[in-house]
Amino acid sequence: MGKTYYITTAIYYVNSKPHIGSVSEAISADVIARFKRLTKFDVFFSTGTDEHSQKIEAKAKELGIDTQKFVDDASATWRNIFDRFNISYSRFIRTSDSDHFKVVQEFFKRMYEKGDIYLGKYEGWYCVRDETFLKDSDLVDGKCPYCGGEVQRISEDNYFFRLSKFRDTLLEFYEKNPTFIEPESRYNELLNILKGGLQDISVTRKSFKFGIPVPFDQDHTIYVWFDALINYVTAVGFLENKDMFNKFWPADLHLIGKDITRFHGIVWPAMLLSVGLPLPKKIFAHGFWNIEGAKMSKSLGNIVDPVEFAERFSTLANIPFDFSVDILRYYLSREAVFGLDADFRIESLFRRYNSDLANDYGNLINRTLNMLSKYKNSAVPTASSDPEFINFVSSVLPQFNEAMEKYAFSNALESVWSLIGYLNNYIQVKEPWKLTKETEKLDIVLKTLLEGIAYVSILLQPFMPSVTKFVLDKFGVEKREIEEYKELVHIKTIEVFNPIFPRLEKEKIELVGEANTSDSKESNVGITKITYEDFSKVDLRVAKVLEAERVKNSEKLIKLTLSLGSEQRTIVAGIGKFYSPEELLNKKIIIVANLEERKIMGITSQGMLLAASTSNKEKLTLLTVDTDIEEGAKIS
Ligand code: ME8
Repeated sequence: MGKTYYITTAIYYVNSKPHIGSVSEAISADVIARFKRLTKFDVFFSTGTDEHSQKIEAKAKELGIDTQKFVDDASATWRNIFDRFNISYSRFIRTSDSDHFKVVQEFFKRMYEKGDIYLGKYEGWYCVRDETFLKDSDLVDGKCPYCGGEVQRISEDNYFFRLSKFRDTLLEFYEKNPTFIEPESRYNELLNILKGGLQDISVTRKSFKFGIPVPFDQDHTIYVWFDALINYVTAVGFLENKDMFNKFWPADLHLIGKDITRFHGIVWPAMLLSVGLPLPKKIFAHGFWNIEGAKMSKSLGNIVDPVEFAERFSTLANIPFDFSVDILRYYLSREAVFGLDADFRIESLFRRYNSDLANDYGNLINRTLNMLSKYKNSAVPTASSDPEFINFVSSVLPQFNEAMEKYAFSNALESVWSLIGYLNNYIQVKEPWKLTKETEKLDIVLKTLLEGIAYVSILLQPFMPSVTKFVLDKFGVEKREIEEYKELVHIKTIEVFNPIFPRLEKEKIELVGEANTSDSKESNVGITKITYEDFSKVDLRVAKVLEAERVKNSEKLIKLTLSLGSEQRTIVAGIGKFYSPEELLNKKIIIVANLEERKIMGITSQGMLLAASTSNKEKLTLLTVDTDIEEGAKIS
């Protein structure tokens, strides 16, 4: 049997929309999954949504939506966003999936039969936001010690899991396996908890129905964390697909955030010990992303919406959406020391974009292809690459691989940039423009640069799957596994193409920055309510399209000249993929007339038009008026 690798992310509560922090976890797992595939592992990568929590039921009630419908829609939103971020999962599991229902009940039954689950009485507190049971001594000023939120007093008959029974076995396991939990600080934290002793935990709720019932006692619903952790075995076919389960279990890596290590490092292994399944090989707890120095929190309203951000970036830089997704993927991987907290800053993202991507990698490609066009009419030389470069590659590859194995993404990228730096410097040193009369030398230099770009792009695939696919396709590279250097570019010609990363000016940086913080106080999948007063601040008007033309160098943007009756306005709108300028002429559309002006591609846009689009952004339609009405008419 070949090498297998099973990696999981946490599963996400669907009461909130994905934000940069949660998406960053899926991106990191995706980077690892892609790296493993490229180094010849048979990979199973699971991610998904956690749907049976009290807070989700409460959210659906608050919005007046049937709970099942709410979770169906919200889970689809998560999945769609992961798809748009090119998360290459093998399974997107939902805790409402029917196979999961059976597995959870079976786990519960087996643990009960082992005597590890018993009926008792729970007296204590419950934090709905964290879905956590708390003792009196846990509370800080009467609030949840983790999130600082309100707690509820609970007094109910519950089933308990005999967690205390597994303390000694776990302690011994921890002592024998010091890298079971990483980073080390998290391992030490959990080791100390184990040393301090474990208490049995409540694993059912009586006053709450949206979840999986206890198989032999329907009055009780299984606790959301007990249900959620089991997703890791359901995903690879426990009960339903023995072969797949045996192939992939135990998991090689549970990638999670630092806030949920206790559940993964203590409760989950104890559950597995109870049913007699092997423990996962490793749990890695990454740090948290903060935004511009502030803790990312739903109530602070500073949650970067990753899709909105990537869309805005793609419009302003005039690059495909998938490329701007890659830029975010690169930034998140490059900027954090994986395992520690990191700060998402617009300024630093642009610095990285302009210097690492536009200047170093992008420019290397532009310069090389321009020289190839100028000196060789775009024909790829048949010469072999410079042996010095090949030697350098063989010293960098082990560094790259080692960093990837340790999830030290930033270091891995640094080693790729040492190759890019080498190649840029190689141009300076070899001065190909002086070699036009020495064909042999010139051919070696050009071939080395082309091969170098191909090799660097291969290494970058886990981080930037779309950009590297584009480059490798253009370069006709067929073998894309990560391995020792071998000749990669076999095609005859490579034409110059537009810069993949055009440099961005400061003015645009500020515009994208506006997308940094979400305006809404809460980032809900449902609808956030605003007051009547809030709505009345928006001046919506009917406007007639007098002129329409495409903005130069942009596929998406159209410049519109509009009549509002008494005045004319210019608006730049990202509708070029859905409408031609001719179709827009004389249409009566709806615009927000009192929006601050902003510059887009050098044009001052004086408002925004309204349009409806599907969540995957594949369809868009403009809002117009039902019957004819004069231009400038106010909408209320
Ligand atoms: O805890 N930066 O779900 P969740 C980085 N359903 N990672 C972050 C983050 C941030 N700012 N905020 C959240 C749950 N995360 C449970 C998990 S697993 C069996 C059940 C991470 O939606 C967080 O640490 O609250 C966790 O790993 C993941 O997002 C899901 O968090």
